[in-house]
Amino acid sequence: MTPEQAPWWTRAVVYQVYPRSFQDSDGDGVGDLGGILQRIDHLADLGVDVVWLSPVYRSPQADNGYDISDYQDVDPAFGTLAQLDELIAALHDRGIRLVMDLVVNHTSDEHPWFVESRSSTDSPTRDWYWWRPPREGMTAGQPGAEPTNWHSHFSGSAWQYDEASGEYYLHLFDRKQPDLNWENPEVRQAVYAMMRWWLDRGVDGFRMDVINMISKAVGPDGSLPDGPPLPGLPYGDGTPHFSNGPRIHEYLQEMHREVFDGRRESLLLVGEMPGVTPEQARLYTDPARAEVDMVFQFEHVQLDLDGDKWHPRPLRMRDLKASLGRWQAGLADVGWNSLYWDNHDQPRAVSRFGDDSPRFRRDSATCLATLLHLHRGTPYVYQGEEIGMANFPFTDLAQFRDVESLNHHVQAVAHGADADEVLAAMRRMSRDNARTPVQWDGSPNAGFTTGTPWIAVNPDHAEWNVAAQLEEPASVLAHHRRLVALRHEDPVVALGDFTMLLPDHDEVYAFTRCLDGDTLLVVCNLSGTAQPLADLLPEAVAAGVVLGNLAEDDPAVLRPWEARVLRPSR
Ligand code: TEU
Repeated sequence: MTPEQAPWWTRAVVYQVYPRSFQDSDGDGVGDLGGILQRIDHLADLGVDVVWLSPVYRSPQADNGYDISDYQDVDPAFGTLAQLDELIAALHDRGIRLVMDLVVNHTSDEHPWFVESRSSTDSPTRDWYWWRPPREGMTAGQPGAEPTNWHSHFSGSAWQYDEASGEYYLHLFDRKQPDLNWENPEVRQAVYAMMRWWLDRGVDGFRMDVINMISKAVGPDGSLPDGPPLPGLPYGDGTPHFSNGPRIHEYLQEMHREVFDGRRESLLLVGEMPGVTPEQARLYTDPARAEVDMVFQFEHVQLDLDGDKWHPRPLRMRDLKASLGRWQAGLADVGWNSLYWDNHDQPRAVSRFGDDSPRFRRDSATCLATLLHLHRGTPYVYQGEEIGMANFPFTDLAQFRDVESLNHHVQAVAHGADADEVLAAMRRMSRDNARTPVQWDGSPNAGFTTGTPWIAVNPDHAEWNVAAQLEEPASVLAHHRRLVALRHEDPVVALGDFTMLLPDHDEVYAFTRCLDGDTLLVVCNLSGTAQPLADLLPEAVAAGVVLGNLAEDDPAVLRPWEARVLRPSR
């Protein structure tokens, strides 16, 4: 791909806004569109090209907006449609595109489509969802009578019994998030019409929530298969029957024809795809197949998990290199990577992969950022990451808000787990770590709200906040600004080939990026111990520093958490 042929998003950096926690403008303690409008200069100063806005649609907020009851309106908690139009215009004025979250694997159970579907077995939208009778020979409502043994992501069985009709509906996530039946062409057309409506309103693309789960492996008789049993749980793993399902590519290609034809070049289409492999991602992101531009894969955020997210274990850097290296190689000639450490579902990267102790927090945050932004792919920065926000010091169940975390606690304790151990895992892994309010300044609510925040502000905000970093050239914020600018200025960063160096080294993560004879060498010390760079990569010592996260010192030694982007002389 030459710089002339490359799509615009190869040079772009995306910033994710989780509106509930970004900025409150009306004092109700919940972030809103008015708040984003107030903080828009922060995004422009950072230099990002795209804002991905997590859901602001009408929603009962069972999963903070990922349960949508009206796709074509804004939830009053976040503001109005007119404010969203204002936001689109304000971003466009600054050359920033807006990508909306598209949550169409499921709706809210309060969406009129589902309310209608549930009203009777003869309802015109009955078949828009997955309704099934109890398992053959079982009494409806009894444990084990669910149509399949699938476990839901957020709450026990993936089937909810509906007494009125004697049938169950499928929900891969919470019971308030019934799955849409994409087999039904009316469902697909309704979704496409809604998407066209948003594009006509001026949005610049979609981040498609769990989009690789929309095709389920349904048999000709309408049956769905059981999954392999899950250890220690009375459920099975349904993923083989709904992850990258039989019609997924057909649906995405149809969506492309129906929605994106004629306007694809200006859009950004990214599919969130748990469980996707590099081989599958090549298919999803091959431009010739017209599906999506890039995917969010999950491999690198699962390397420190033992079985599931509630059983964290230490990450081996070698595993991280092997994984990211495989993704770089897998999409080198076809397709494209998205790059992220943080989002609204992951604990904070500086606490998880870095070192958030006072000594190394700034250095590890900037080191991780350098590493991420210098890979080949489109980097995604999650709100607060640009100032090194860290996990919250949770001590009590009452501090949590997230449906996944709270449901997990109930389930785990009901199945005999020790409540303190469950809480300890939640403290490390809960999504609420990512959802505490953005720390704008050192005032009591960090400048987020004049009211009572919906979730507590991290007590470290007195020291770690945007205001404190704004004019500080050595800050995490200033470093992010430099990384964004570097991608814009240097075509090697955007398009250079990637070659991993020192694959077996457990502390130093090093690689080159090459384009038309021009090379960048990236060396990052992912540890708290100095590393002998002169021995490991002698060519690095004499190379010119393009960008580093520490003031220049002995070029032969890589200090703890030091990161350097180098340009060896040709
Ligand atoms: O997340 C999809 C997903 O796979 C999550 O279950 C993820 O694995 C989990 O949050 C990790 O703890 C998407 C959204 O990003 C998430 O916020 C939603 O809750 C979910 O879909 C349902 O819409």
